[in-house]
Amino acid sequence: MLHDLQSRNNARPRSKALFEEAAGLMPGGVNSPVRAFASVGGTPVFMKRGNGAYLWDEDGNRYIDYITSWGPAIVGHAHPEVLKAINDAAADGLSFGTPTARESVLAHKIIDAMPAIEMLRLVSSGTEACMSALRVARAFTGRTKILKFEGCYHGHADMLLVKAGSGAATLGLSGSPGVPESTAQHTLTAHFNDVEQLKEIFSANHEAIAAVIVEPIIGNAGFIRPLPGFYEALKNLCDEHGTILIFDEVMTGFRVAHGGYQSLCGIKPDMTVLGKVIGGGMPVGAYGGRRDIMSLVAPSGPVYQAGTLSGNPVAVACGIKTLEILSRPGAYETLSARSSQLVHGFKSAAEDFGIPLTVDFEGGMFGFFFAKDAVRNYEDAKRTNLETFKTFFQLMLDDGIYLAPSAFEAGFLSLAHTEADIDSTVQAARRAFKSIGENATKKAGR
Ligand code: KE4
Repeated sequence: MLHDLQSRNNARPRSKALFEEAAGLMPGGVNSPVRAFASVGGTPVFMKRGNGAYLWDEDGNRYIDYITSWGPAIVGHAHPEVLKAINDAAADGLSFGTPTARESVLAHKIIDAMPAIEMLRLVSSGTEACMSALRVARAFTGRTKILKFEGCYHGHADMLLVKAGSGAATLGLSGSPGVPESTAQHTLTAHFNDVEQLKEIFSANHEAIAAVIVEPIIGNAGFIRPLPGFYEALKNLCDEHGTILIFDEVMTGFRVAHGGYQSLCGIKPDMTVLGKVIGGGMPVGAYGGRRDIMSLVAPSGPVYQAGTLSGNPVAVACGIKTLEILSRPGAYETLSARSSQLVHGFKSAAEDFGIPLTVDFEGGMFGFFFAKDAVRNYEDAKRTNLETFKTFFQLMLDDGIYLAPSAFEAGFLSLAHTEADIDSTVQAARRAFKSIGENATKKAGR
C-alpha cells in the first residue's frame, strides 16, 4: 500500500519538527540543497548517528545507508580505527596553519595510487579543488575557455555552474542566478559520449580551450558510463589542441578502484581532482597532475591558491586511515561483490514485476534508472521515469533503506555492508516493485 506523504511525515515527527525549525535558520532548512528531498517530496530525515552500514534518525528509525555521506564513509560510519586516528590527532591540537608531516603521508598515498599525479595540493573540498585545477590549467595554457559535459557536477564555483548535475539538476537549475554572463560565456558544454560533437567544438575553438573537465563516470546525473573509445578520442583531441584533460575523480577516486577510474580505463589525465574518500568523512580535497603544470601553483609559481585549513592535521589523519583500510587485500573485491549483488537483485526483482530498470556499478558505486534503454547522457537521464523513482525512494525509505533522494545521484556502499544487508535491501526493493506494479495495474484497469 502506498502511504501518503503525510503519514510518512507523521512517522518521523522529530525530523518534521527539526526541519520546521531549520527552515527558519538556513535556506531550505539544509546546508546543501540535495539533502532537502526537493525532487522526492516529504520531509528530509534528520540523522542522529551512524555506525557501519547503518544510520539512525532522530526518531530512532534505523536505515541501511546507501549514501555514505555521498561517498566518504566507504569503510563504514564510525569505524573504530578511523575514530582512534582522529582522536589521537586531535589530542595534539586541531590546526596549526603550518606544514605537518602527515600531509606528506597522505600525498604519498594518493601519488602512489595514481601515477598521473606527480604533485598535488590539498584543499578542503571538491569544489575548491576543481576551481583551483581550472585556474592552473588556464594559467598554464594562457587560454580562457573551459569545456564541461552536461549533467556533470564539479562543485559550485561560478564557472562550473553551467548545465550542472547533482543538486542543480535535481532542482532543475541548469545554471544559477549570480553567475555573471561574462563568466559563464567561457564555459563550453557538450553531450557526454558524443565524439562527433566534441570534434566540432574543438575545431570551432581551435587551440582556444584551456581545459576539459569530466567526471570519468558521471555520478551526478545518476550513473552514466563512457562508451568504448570515448576517452581515447577526448584525450587525442586534448593532446592535438594543447588542452589540459582534467579527470574530476572526487566521486570515483578510491571509490571505483584504488587508483580511481583512470586506473581502469588506462587514460592518463593531465590533472586529477579528488575529494570525499581521501578525507574519509572530514573536509579534504586535492588537485594534482603533471609536475610542469602544478609547479605554477604559489608559492613555487605565480598561480595563487590558499586555505586556512588546507591539509588540516585531523582531517588528514582521517583520510590516511581510511585509505589504509581500503588498501587491505580484498577491499575492492568486497565492494564490487556487494554492488553486483545489489544491482542484480534490483534488476531481477524489477523484471518479476514488469518494471523497466537499467542498472550499473563500478566498485563501491552504483546506479539505476527507471528506463528500458541504457542511459548514455544527461538528456537520456532526464527522460527516465522520475515519478517511479520518487515512489520507489519513498517506499524504500519507509522500509528502512536510505537511497540518494534524487534520480540524478549515484549510490554508494561501504565495506561494512554485509551480504545479509544487501539481501534485506533487495527484499525491500521487491516489496516496493510489487506495490508499484500493483498500482500501475490498477491505474491501467480504470
Ligand atoms: P564538494 O565541494 O561538495 O566537496 O565537491 C564537489 C564535487 C566535485 N566533483 C564531483 C564529481 C562531485 O560529485 C562533487 C560533489 N558531489 C555532491 C553529490 N553528488 C556532493 C553532495 C552535495 O552537494 O551535498
